[in-house]
Amino acid sequence: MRFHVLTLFPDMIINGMNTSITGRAMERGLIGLDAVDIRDYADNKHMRVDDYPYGGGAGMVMQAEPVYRAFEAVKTRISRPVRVVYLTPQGRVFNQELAEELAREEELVFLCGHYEGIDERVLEEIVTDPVSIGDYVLTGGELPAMVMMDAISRLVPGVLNNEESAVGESFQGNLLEYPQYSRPAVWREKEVPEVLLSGHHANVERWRREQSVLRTAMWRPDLLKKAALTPKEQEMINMVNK
Ligand code: 6GU
Repeated sequence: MRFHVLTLFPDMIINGMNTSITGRAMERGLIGLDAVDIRDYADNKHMRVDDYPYGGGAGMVMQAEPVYRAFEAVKTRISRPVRVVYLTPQGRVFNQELAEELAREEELVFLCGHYEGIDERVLEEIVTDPVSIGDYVLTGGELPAMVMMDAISRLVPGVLNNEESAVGESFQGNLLEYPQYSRPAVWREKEVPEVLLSGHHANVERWRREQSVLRTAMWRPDLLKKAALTPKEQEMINMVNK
């Protein structure tokens, strides 16, 4: 997977991605990162890339031409048509399903806006996927781009090792993950659930599944509507909800 990020803050992207699991994946060549400074494509000697909004109003707007030129430069490094994700609160809300879909691409372009946004005309020309990471407003698209690249990277084969493996976790099957415990068996008088110490694998699996269903019912009832529950599990939820 190779990520191309169009941004006014390339250092923020590089520093963020060089850390931890994504950093290790880049060292190992499983993930590539091409952070492109939009300011390098300014069309004036002052290197300005923003201007006042037509029609008035607060803030500045990123101009179309530098963004377009930066994208044209990126395109010369990509052989095929590529999906261009524009990070914006107006986009479709990012979720695990979209992460899985995007993880199947070989290359992705992320366009990060700042200020009050980017001139609509260049967005119409280059953006294929406007995406938001949730219903709140951030100062720019860099953190959302990193959130998306993190979620996508860990789905790329080889990025996670066995211990970190991406199977059976939250949002697999639209259920939250079951609770985890490690040593000691008693911590400040709080005991680890007995079934986990029993060594009875089938009972452990049963208990974990039940915990997943209960937690999802408690904290994310919206997800539960999309989860495939057995009739027994559905009955358990009905009991809890009474
Ligand atoms: Cl993608 N961008 C900005 N600026 N704010 C956001 C967002 C994106 N997603 C949620 N809030």
